[in-house]
Amino acid sequence: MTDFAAIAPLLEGQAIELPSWAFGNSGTRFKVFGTPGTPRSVQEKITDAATVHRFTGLAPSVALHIPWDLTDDWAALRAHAEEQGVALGTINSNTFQDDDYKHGALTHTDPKVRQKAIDHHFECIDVMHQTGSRDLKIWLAEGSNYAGQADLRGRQDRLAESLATIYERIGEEQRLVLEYKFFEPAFYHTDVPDWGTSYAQVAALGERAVVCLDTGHHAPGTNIEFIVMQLLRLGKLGSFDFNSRFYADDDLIVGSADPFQLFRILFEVIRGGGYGPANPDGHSDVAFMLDQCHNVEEKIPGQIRSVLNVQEMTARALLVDRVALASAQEAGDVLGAHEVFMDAFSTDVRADLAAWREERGLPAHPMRAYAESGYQQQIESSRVGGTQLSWN
Ligand code: AOS
Ligand code: ZN
Ligand code: ZN
Repeated sequence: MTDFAAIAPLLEGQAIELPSWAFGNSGTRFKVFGTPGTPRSVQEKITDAATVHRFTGLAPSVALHIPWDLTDDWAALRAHAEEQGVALGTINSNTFQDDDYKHGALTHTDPKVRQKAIDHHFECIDVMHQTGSRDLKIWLAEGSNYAGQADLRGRQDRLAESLATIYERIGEEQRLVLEYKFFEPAFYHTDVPDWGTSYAQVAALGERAVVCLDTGHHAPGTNIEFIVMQLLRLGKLGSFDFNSRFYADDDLIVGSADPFQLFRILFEVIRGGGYGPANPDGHSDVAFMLDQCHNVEEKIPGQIRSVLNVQEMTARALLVDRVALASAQEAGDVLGAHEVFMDAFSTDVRADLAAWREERGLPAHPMRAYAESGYQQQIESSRVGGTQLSWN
């Protein structure tokens, strides 16, 4: 098997973008719990995100959500982020919290509503020019609840038209990233329910339109790594929203429910050239992001745990002896190939990763170092007054 020393340099430069909303309060439709120390402003969310980066070296950027993270001074917010050692990242649009969108936004039958939703995306693109963001990520809550309620074909056609109008506005260095999700909030049909629909829509737009794969957005039992392989093969995997799920779109800590699935996904990312640090030029267009909420656990440790989980499974996936694997596969050695794969998955890399971090001036054990740092106590005692932000 490949040894850790051989793959250690490939861990250099790994970047996982954090979602600003992970630092706000969140919950289910039953209850949103408040947590001491929760940010009361976008600035405080960014300060917390930068703390995750300081302890792990893995999270150099923060994704923002419009309008949740709106500010009237983007230059100041950008400067604040840079001062803290992070960059502003992906801009997420929002067409799911406005009464006008009850029956659709980009797919709505009323051209005025469609235009309003398109204008919102234009506003997001304007923001991206000020924040220096590359990606506009679009997740649509559009669909219907009852058979016959909507003209499925008409909605798909209007979606294509709206997306084309938005795409025309995307800058040369920017990308439109279309996320899919199999259900929720609509239950009978969703307008972008699967990778095939997202692929069909972005393929019609052009090169700078790509797919976002949220790991929680598939039916149970779906072979997600196959989708990863296919999108990479087609050159259309733009980004990941990483999280874990037991049942639906649970948004739990990535790698917690099924670390083996995360390993399998990361193996296909590496195999397909989607992992930048493993490429000859150190570059890949696949963005790693988290899309998570921490409802009952502490938020900053929740994010630290998450990026460490991604790093740990990346290391294990890099350990797969691909030469031995290919020869076992070609020889039709079913169990031999499986063993090569499982050997890497079963390797405990925690001590090696701790040493790797120390060599780079990072805490060997980021979770422990955070707990001992006093940061949590400091935000709990200083962030009094004001209104804690909720994920929405
Ligand atoms: C919704 O289910 C999607 O996962 C979105 O990516 C995301 O959670 C939402 O847009 C928050 O920004
Ligand atoms: Zn998502
Ligand atoms: Zn989701």
